[in-house]
Amino acid sequence: MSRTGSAVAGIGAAALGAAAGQLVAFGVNPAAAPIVAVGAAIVDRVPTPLKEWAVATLGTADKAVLIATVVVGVAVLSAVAGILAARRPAVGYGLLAVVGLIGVVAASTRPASGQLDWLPSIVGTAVAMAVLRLELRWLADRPGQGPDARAGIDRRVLITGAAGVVAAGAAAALSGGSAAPTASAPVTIPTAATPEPALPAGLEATVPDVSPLRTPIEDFYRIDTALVLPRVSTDTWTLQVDGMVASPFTLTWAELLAMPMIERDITLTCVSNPIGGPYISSTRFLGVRVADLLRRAQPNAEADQVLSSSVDGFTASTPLAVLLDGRDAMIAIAMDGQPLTQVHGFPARLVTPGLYGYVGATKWLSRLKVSTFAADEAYWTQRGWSENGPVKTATRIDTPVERIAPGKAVIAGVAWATHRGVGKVEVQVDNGPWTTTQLGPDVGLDYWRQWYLPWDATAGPHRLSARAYDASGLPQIADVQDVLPDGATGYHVVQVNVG
Ligand SMILES: Nc1nc2c(c(=O)[nH]1)N[C@H]1C(S)=C(S)[C@@H](COP(=O)(O)O)O[C@H]1N2
Ligand SMILES: [Mo]
Repeated sequence: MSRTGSAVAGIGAAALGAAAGQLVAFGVNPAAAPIVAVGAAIVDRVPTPLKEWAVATLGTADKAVLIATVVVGVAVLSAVAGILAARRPAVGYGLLAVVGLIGVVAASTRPASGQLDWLPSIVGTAVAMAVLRLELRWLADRPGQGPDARAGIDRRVLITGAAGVVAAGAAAALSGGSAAPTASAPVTIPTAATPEPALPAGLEATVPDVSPLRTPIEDFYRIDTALVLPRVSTDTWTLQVDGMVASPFTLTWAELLAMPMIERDITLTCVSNPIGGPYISSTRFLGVRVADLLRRAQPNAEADQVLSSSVDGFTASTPLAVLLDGRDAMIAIAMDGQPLTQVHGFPARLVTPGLYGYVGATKWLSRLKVSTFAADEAYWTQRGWSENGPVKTATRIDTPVERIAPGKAVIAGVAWATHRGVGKVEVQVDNGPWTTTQLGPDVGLDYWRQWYLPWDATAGPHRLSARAYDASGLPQIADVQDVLPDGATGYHVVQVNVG
């Protein structure tokens, strides 16, 4: 029996096992599929600096890279298990069982693990072990003749391996496709009690390449820990409002829709957004004021935070005072006139203007627990991020980037000082004077502001820097600081080659 043969046998067995686990997971919980569960457990456990590095270098591809890494890891371990099993069965099968056990532990220790989340990995492990046993028999049976035998790879083992890979791929594809939001009837969006005026025309009409005033939903940045998107039906969705309150209650979808709706133009950004980075977007949200819900529940005087939870176990801690200070934090059900998309938290999410997403924007929202910072730590606070996360004043140069022709050009971008409002944006070319830019339309304190500055670009390399001020005249922080623990600071600087 060749090593190659038994290695292929190990990989094929594991692939069929993973496929079987994935199929069982359809019935149990899509997030409990073995590979996904291991990936998710890694997301929960990797040290924050490593995660930061992954977000910075891989961006939104980090999820695909993580899953690919898990797949390669499982393939290598199961190949080794196949080789060992051919000689010392106890060790080989033992290793395969350990790989399966990792899936079991990963699936059952996630923050929102269900009662049966261990099942897919157990079934997958059993299938993998049975398949490996069969394959090793085939290999042992070979009398050692013919071209296959010389190569040491039994055709049945090769076919099993190929079938395993195809089955695992198909099961994974199915799980991706099955993740659409569900409801017995199409979700229709109510209108706001006092509709906002139409958004003014943005600078994008006249300044090419500046970020549009409103981000198209398909371009809206996405950040979350979910490897499998939570699938929530409005038929069964509820929002529990409880904790340190006089009158806890639970709302159904119909009850939420019956409440007065507000619409607000809000810029959402991530604490992990590096200076000049892409994790910021702006749109019009529609929903119910959190303050209305809190007033109904009547928080105790000692409470100082609201711990919001998602159906997948993510938590965020929002200062109670912020939710009650009149800034219109809301339980959003629509963005840009459409029901929330699944990636942005269908059917309902929290949005808190002025705070980074990790402290005020829980997606797939299921619970608001009135609590204290001392009693409950949120997901990212447990991982070294700041307890509170007000958005820092900052600006991004959208254009030009890298290379332009000499002559008349426009430097343009967006600035934000969420919930304080943008007062002014200045640009500096090389070591020249700081020049005040023209601001685009004002859409309120909680929304970003476009800006531009005409520039006569001369041939050669140039350094463009930009800095924003909030409406009270405070400039953004100049010192360069990375995103951990409470958001990056420093001016956005771009190098442009004119010529
Ligand atoms: N359930 C859940 N909600 C979440 C997160 C998450 O990981 N899980 N991430 C938060 C973070 S860090 C940010 S920046 C925003 C991003 O929202 P978006 O993906 O709609 O842009 O969602 C927040 N809400
Ligand atoms: Mo974030």
